[in-house]
Amino acid sequence: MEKFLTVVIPCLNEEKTIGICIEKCLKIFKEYNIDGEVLISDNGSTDNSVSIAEALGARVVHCVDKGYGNTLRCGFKAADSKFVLMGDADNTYDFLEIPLLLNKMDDNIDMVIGTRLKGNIEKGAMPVLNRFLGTPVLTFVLNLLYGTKISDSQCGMRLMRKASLDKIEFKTTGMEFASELLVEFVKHKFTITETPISLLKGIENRIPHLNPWRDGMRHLIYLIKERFLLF
Ligand SMILES: Nc1nc2c(ncn2[C@@H]2O[C@H](COP(=O)(O)OP(=O)(O)OP(=O)(O)O)[C@@H](O)[C@H]2O)c(=O)[nH]1
Ligand SMILES: [Mg+2]
Repeated sequence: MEKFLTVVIPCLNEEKTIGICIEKCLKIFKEYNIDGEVLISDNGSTDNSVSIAEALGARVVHCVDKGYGNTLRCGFKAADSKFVLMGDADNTYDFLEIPLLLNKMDDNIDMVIGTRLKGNIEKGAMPVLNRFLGTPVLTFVLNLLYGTKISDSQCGMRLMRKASLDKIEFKTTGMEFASELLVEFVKHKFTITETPISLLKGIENRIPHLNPWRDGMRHLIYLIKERFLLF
């Protein structure tokens, strides 16, 4: 029988934090009596991420194609549940807040996306450039071009109906997948709502995978190109 919830966590060398993320999910499954599974979509980690995940009882799928988008797409495909929740492996999204997203989900909703900008951002958790330029600009452009009304398009913690995901044919492979996912929901006339969530600081001295200018531009180019292909 299909499960209720699969938490899909994309992972590339996150041995310091992957364990905390999985433990938080399991705690919530237990506390709220959720028939859930943690699914790690690993993108070729060379550290101990995979063994840590397996030791904690998470299911691991290995995604050979590089990139954040490819990794999530592998995870979505492997999920077998009514709902899929995505969130990063760097302990910046707080999986203890899964119930906040579940509470907002109902029969009329296809995606609940978190909003860090209306929630609580731990000091130092989001670089100033992302917070006051990158995220607001990309969110503004998405809302303008696609008629959405969300406040944090770059938020990577999202709860979605698996049946909706299955109807989408994704094309992007990198960080711009975060935008494509929203655009595809709009194109399919799926409903999106949001809920405030926290952003944690994660760990000190982590080398970010994100390259703000390059990835920001990839989002922007995707959003504009796709809009003019569409209508
Ligand atoms: N950036 C990136 N992340 C990947 C990739 N494959 C898997 N991931 C995972 O995707 C998640 C998001 O990556 P992050 O580097 O945290 O990206 P971000 O949150 O946008 O930016 P920072 O936290 O500021 O680096 C993490 O859990 C990564 O381990 C990849 O090829 N690139
Ligand atoms: Mg991160």
